[in-house]
Amino acid sequence: MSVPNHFELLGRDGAARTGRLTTPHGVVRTPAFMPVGTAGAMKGLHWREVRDAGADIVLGNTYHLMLRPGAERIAALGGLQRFTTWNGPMLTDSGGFQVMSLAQLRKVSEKAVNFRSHIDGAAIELSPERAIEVQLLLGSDIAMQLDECVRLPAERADIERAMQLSLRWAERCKRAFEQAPDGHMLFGIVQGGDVPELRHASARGLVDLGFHGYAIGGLAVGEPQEVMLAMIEEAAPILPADRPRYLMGVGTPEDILEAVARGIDMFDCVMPTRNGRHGVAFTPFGPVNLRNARHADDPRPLDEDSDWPSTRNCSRAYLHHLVKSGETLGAMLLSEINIAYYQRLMRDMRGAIADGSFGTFRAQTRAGWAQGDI
Ligand code: PRF
Repeated sequence: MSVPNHFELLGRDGAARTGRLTTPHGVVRTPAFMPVGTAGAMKGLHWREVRDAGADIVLGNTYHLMLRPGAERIAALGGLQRFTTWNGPMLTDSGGFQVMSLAQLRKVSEKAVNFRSHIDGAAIELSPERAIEVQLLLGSDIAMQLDECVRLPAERADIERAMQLSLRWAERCKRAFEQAPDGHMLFGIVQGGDVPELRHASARGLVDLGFHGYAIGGLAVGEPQEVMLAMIEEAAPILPADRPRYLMGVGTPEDILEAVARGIDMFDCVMPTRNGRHGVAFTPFGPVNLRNARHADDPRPLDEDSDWPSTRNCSRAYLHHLVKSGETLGAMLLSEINIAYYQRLMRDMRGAIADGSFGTFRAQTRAGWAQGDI
C-alpha cells in the first residue's frame, strides 16, 4: 500500500531544501528546528514564547510520558495538545534514544525493550507495537519507529545487530501504525553507526518498507562532527527526494547549518534550553558564557541587532547577575533567547534557500561565529 505524502518541496539551493510539511495540527516550515519538551513541558519557557519565537512544531517523548502521567490518562484528557495547551504540531520520539541513554536500566530482546522506570523502578515493556500505541494515544502528529541507538565508538558487529533489529522493528511499527487516523505520520529511522555500508543497507531497507518521512538516528552520539556529516552524505541520497528528512538530536548551530547544506529538513535538540539553564547563550558571534566575570559591568545586550526583545534589551551585566545568583529568571531568559536564536537561524536559512543565496548565507554565518564574541 502506498504511503501518502504530506511534504511539499518549495525550493532547493545545492543540496539544501526548503518546504512545507502539513500535519493534522498545522503546517511546519522546513528546515525546521523542534524545541524539546520531553515530559509535556518546555523547560524554562511558556508555550506562548515557544510559538512567538517562531517554532512550528515541538518534540515530546514516548518513554517519559508513558511513565508519567501515562498515555491512557493523556488520551482520556483529550490528547497531548489539549493536555499541554500547545496547540500546534507535535512529533514524539519513540523511546529508541532511551535504549542508549538509560543503558543501565534496560534489556533489549527481539520482542521489546524492558526498562526499569527511572522514577520508581517499575518494570516497563516497550515493544514496537506498544511504542506506536502510546504515540497514537498521545495524539502525536508524527510518530517515530522504535529503534536501537548505539553509542559510538562501537564494534561493527554491535552496530550491525542494532541496525538489523531496528529494521525489523520498523516493519512491526509500520504494521501497528495502520490503525492511525488519516494525516498522522510515521517516520523510519536510519541506523548503522559510522559504517557507510550499514547506513546504505538501513536506508534501503526503510525505503523498501515505505514511510511518510525518514530520520537519521545514531549520530551525535560520540563521533567527531566530520563523521556525522559524512554519514549524512552516505544516507541522504538513498532517501526519496520528495520526503522529509530528520536528523535526530542535533545539534549546535554549526551542526544544523552543515546538515541543512547536505539536505536535512528537520532537527531537534535539548542544547538551546539545556545550555541556557547552564548560563550559555547562542549568538551570531558564537556561544557566550554569561557566568564569566567579564560580563559583570557590561551594559551591552547580547545582540543589539536582534529582533527578539530579551536578546536586544537585557544587559549582559543583568544576565550575569541572574546566572551567578541562581535566579530562575536567568535560566528562563537564556532558554528563551536560545530558542529564539535557533528559530531565527532556521528562518534565515529558509529565506536564503528560497532566494538562492544559501551559499553566501552559510559563509557569512560561519564567519560571524568564527569572529567570536568581542
Ligand atoms: N533514535 C531515536 N531518537 C534519537 C536518536 C536515535 O538514534 C538520537 C541520536 N542522536 C537522538 N534521538 N529514536
